[in-house]
Amino acid sequence: MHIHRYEKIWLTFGISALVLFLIVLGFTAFAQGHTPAGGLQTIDPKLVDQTPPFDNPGVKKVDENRYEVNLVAQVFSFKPNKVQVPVGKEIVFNVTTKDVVHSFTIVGTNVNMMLIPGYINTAKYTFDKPGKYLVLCNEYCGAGHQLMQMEIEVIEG
Ligand SMILES: [Cu+2]
Repeated sequence: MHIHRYEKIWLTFGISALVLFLIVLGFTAFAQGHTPAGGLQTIDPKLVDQTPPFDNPGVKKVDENRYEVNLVAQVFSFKPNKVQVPVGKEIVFNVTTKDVVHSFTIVGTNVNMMLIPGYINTAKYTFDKPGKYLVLCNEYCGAGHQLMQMEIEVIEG
């Protein structure tokens, strides 16, 4: 079978681009551990208040270098709406929503998760400066959406 020279060039280009894309995807997924934020753990949205750890949301110390922050989003607030975490420690945020789609976005960081009823989303973040960080909902969730916010206060450990 005869394949025209230009056809071969384009085939080579197309296949190389695909292979390069898969290498980049594989590298970020397996070597850098990049996965979509959460979506692996599920929860019954009607039973959030009875299901641990969301029956008692807030900050929990896991060990010397690790803290867990469990949060519930609902129209139009986060529970709790203020938390204190230490600087320089790994903070694991576990967030779920009781009603509609919300988001958990820590302004000025790369933490930005869409919260979907029925799913628990997880993000890890280490604050390297003390201060107050604003958390916003950036998914339009209803009439009070613009009021939906909370504060993370990062203090010297
Ligand atoms: Cu919202």
